[in-house]
Amino acid sequence: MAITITVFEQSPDRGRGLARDMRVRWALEEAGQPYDVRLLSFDAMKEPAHRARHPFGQIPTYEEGDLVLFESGAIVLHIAGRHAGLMPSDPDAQARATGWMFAAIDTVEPPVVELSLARILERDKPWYDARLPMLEERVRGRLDALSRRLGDADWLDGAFSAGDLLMVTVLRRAAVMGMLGAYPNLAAYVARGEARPAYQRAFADQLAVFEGRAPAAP
Ligand code: GTB
Repeated sequence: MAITITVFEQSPDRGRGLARDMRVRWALEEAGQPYDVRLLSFDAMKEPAHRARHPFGQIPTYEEGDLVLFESGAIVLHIAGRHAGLMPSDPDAQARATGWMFAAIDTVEPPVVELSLARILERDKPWYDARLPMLEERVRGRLDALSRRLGDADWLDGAFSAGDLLMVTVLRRAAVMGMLGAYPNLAAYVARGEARPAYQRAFADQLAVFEGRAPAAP
């Protein structure tokens, strides 16, 4: 069954692979599944045709036959459940990998996104200088704990899993804000993720979209 995902026509990250379609692309590459992309402008995302796929008018979405999904975590979980390469076979290890997926999205990502948005949208606000250290401290709190848990392991729980995939995409957003400098093991963890051939293919494909070199689905 053909797979189509939606992505930014012109990503505000200028091809740095920071938008959430990157995790879906990477998961599909790890799973060896070909896919098409539908490019959307910010206006098109809010049109009824796209809101039928995504109630909040965002990217990414995932279509496969009659199945339409939104929420990047749910999409990666779906891919990991259907194809080899993203989940361990042992049921307990699977449950732990799913736990790391939620940790990435629900525990680590929120403070990272909050800091990122404040840096972009609140610079001219009177509260910015007072709020920034608090937001940075919240991110550091999560990174401290994650760094301690990862230690000198390659991945969070044995072999690479969808939990690592999501965590690396979240940490990349912290990295571009200069937040990983004090955590060499997290920086090395991100580099290990980025070195994976599947990641490289996903990154090249999203960059090709930004540079106007990629074919798109209608
Ligand atoms: N919880 C949802 C998910 O995980 O799928 C969140 C989806 C989401 O935030 N989508 C964003 C979007 O569609 C794109 S990824 N925004 C448009 C809108 O809401 O109108 C967030 C994002 C955007 C840009 C950068 N960047 O430029 O660095 C990074 C991340």
